[in-house]
Amino acid sequence: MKFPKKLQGANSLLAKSLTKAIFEELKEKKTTNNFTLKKVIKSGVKNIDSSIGAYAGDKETYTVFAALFDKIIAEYHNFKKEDLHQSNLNPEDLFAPNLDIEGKYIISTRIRVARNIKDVSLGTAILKKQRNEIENRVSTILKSLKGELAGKYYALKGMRKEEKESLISNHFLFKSDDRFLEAAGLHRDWPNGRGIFHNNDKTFLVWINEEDHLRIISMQQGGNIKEVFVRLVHAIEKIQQKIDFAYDKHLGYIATCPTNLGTAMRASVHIKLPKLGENKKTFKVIADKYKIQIRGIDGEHSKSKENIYDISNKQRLGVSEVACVQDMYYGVVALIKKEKELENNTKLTSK
Ligand code: ADP
Ligand code: DAR
Repeated sequence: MKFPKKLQGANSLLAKSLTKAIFEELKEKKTTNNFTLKKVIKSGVKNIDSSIGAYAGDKETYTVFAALFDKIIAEYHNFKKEDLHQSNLNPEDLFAPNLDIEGKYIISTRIRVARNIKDVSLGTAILKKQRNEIENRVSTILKSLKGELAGKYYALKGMRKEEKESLISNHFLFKSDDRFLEAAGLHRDWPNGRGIFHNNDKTFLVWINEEDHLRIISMQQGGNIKEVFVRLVHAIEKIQQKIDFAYDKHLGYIATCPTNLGTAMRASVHIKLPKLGENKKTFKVIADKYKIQIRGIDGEHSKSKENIYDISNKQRLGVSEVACVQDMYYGVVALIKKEKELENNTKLTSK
């Protein structure tokens, strides 16, 4: 394997972290599952515009290739090698009164966690048979859920094109065309073994075998962030009674992408911010101050539409689940405050 010259000049955390020395140290290493450095960096080399660029094949990847991943993790999560991850899924510890009762700004709220089954290869390295076993086992467990969590499983294989497109356009189902995931080997045997479980109201959903083995999701219209968090915690508690998830006292819940380690939680709102949309510099200053990420509204790498933005916590490791949601909440409070100030300025200048 030769040093990937394509990375020179790229801005990804992979490009910034993979020095020639680290490359020489790691180039012959592999995990018990034969996950090599070449597989770790494949997506980031093929997609030079990656923000991160590296994926794991199993929990062991984070140890075998620690020289690289420790740098990426420290940069993304501000989390050092000696730090320990702490979890807190107690909704009582969350301060999040509804901050947009009249619904002027927040359109919808979604909180998700990634989970991977203990001792099973991650999606980048999993065998077709293993992936199908996950689909069968997890969908069976989900179909046994009762009450608000009761629902149905819909395999991607055989799903009508119209139904799939409707679920995607309504923000319920994952897309099938993510070039970063494809290059990482996460689309192998697509669509076999992939699917979505959701309750009747589509407020509780589980993606099976997209980027991680499971994405457990709670979502609803409006800004009642606490209600969404309570539902997610309830669902996690029910599911983890039946499944052992891959976990590490330092890295927290193990994920395919290092950005999703720790809590593996992304708490987001879709929010209308037209004035901040016209003041991008101010928008970014507030986002950076509150450690929040701005995305488009049709999933990662998409664009904002009609001044609607996906606002979410950025840090997922070294903070608890309550802190992730609290980060997002305080960021949204600050954004709405600034949006109102800009609205008032416009009124004053137009008089
Ligand atoms: P994740 O990695 O959390 O799954 P993505 O950015 O890929 O995030 O989004 C996945 C899907 O969830 C997309 O269809 C996106 O539009 C939808 N989504 C994310 N946040 C919200 C939200 N607050 N309200 C409604 N849909 C959302
Ligand atoms: N776009 C890829 C992934 C970054 C983090 N998002 C995930 N894991 N879905 C990149 O490396 O930029």
